[in-house]
Amino acid sequence: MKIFIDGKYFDERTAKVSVFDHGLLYGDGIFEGIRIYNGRVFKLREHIDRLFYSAKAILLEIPMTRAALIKATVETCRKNKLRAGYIRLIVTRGRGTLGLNPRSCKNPSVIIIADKIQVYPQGLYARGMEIVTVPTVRNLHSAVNPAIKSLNYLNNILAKIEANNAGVEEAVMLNAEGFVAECTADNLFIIKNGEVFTPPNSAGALYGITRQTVIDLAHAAGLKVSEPNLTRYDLFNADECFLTGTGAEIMPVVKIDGRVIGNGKPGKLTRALVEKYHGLTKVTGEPIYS
Ligand code: PXG
Repeated sequence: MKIFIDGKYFDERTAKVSVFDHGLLYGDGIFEGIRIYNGRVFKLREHIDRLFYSAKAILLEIPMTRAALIKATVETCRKNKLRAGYIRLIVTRGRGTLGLNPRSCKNPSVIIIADKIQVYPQGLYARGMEIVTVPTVRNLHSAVNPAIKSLNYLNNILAKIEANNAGVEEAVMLNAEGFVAECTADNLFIIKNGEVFTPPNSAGALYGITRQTVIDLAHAAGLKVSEPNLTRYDLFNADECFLTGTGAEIMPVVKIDGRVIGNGKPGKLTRALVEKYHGLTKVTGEPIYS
């Protein structure tokens, strides 16, 4: 495997960063997770844009232009001969001293890893997932804004551990007011009476790229989509529920906190959206080999 670090390609065994990198010492950095389908990088520009928005929010200067990052990302896929897979694009604050002041870090590092993806078992997509709400509250937007895709994922990891402890794969995270925010690496949607609902970003949801894609697909299918604050009650009484994310794609949810959602099977509109999403992934994206 060839890994891009600051303009050079390294083999897996020699691809290393400093123990003084503030990405490691403090989680000071940002990242993107991007999918490759059918020889194309899906929604690459949207991911690069979000990376720059995250960078702006934490006053991190990405030492490459958008165009150069796009080129390097596609080239990393090509060097690894991938037609399907997963890209992890990381920008760390760089090497500094043991103090947390980012001023000691002179050169941010850019890392691009392109690999095969591990997805949830296919059976789970057919059956639907069970999820639970967990005690760990989503970060406040006035503290660490969940819109920043930072290298510090402890908030989400704590929630994931709580879901694991409860014997399920995913956690619903509420915000400090008790409204639904999102899951640990996915946005959450419900469908009620033919209308689509997803929490607003102000409730603590990432501006998910799959979330936006699904909103666009739902609009194109003539469905009404809105972004109100949602409570657990709204989830329990939904007709359908699903999660969206680059990794998970669209995952139907059939049980939340022991309450069966709809008829306990992936919903009809959810299945229709899954179909449309897969259609899109096959034919759109930045070509790797042309
Ligand atoms: N919320 C959070 C907290 C996320 O981390 C999403 C929502 C969905 O966003 P996108 O833009 O992907 O639709 C994410 C995305 C991983 C991994 O390796 C995590 C994500 C994406 C891809 C891989 O755990 N998180």
